[in-house]
Amino acid sequence: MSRVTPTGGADPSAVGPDPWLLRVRGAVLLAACADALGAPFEGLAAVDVAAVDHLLETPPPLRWTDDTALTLALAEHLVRRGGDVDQDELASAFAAEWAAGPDLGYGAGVAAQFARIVAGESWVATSQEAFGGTGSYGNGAAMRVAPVGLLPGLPLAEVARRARRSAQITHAHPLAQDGAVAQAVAVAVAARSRQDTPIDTDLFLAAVATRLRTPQFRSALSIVRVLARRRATPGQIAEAVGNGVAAVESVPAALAVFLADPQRPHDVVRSAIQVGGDTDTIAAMAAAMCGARCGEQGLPVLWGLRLADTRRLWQVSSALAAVDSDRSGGRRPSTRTDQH
Ligand code: AR6
Ligand code: MG
Repeated sequence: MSRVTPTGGADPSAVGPDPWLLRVRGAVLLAACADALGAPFEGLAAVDVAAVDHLLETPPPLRWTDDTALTLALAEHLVRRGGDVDQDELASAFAAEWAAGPDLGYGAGVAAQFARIVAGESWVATSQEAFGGTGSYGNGAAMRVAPVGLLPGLPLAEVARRARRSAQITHAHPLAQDGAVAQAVAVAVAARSRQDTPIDTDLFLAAVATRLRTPQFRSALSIVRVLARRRATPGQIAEAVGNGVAAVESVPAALAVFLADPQRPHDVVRSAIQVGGDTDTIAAMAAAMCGARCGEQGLPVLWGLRLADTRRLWQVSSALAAVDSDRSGGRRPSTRTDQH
């Protein structure tokens, strides 16, 4: 809010950035940094901590991968549609994003789906037919979903509904869809959390769990609750919930890393990479939660300077923070709402 000067005019120097915009930028930029920082370690069972620290502190540019590319595609879609998810249009947007840069590290199954969509097939068929008809249980729907949780003032039930609709396009398996719902709701709750108050882990996880459909995902969250309370190490987290590309492993792993130390973006990213396995995606998801809580102010300065291809990230953050969610079933923006 602008201050009024003694002469009655608005003091432009007193106009601060919109607090919700800072949360959106924090989530989008930190997740892109984490995606890039985690990528060199993807697939390693054991991550060398010294190598992680070296990469975190040295100057080379941070080049993001498919996680961020599809996050941008989804964010731009939400902006175009006033916060809504139009599944046909979003399927085309995802496939076009893949076609523009197919070498960014996409999962094999989802890449095959995008190729079929580009060739004119319906996402309804390609999604359901993946992996012999079981549908993908990968974390690809969760890794791109943060923008749904960053729509201003959207009720959490609506965040969950739109997250699931965005997932269905490529991930027909219920565990992948629960992964996307969990990630989007976690980002939304983190973005609404008061920065001067510690996160209540039980309330936070209850807000997520209540929107899930599978008992398997809910029981993974009950393990996260124990891990977060114990402030578990990355190794303990990998041991307890897994670190693989399956959404039911990597999303709980990201939640456990974030909840163990939600105030420190640098340490959250460092720990997430140390979990091993799907490092770029676990780091990007934990970073989206942490950036949504800590805001742009929490972004390590060196990482911000190293981050490559930032133009779309900045543009879409501003546009996303300005979406009028009222028009698509939301309410007015606020950063000071309850945690659930
Ligand atoms: N049966 C067997 N394996 C499966 C199944 C299934 N039903 N579903 C998934 N997989 P995909 P994503 C395995 O291709 O979810 C990038 O590296 C299978 O090995 O649907 O978008 C990102 O950084 C398959 O190749 O793509 C993320 O780490 C893999 O899970 C990740 O890929 C990924 O599923 C996102 O992958
Ligand atoms: Mg990955």
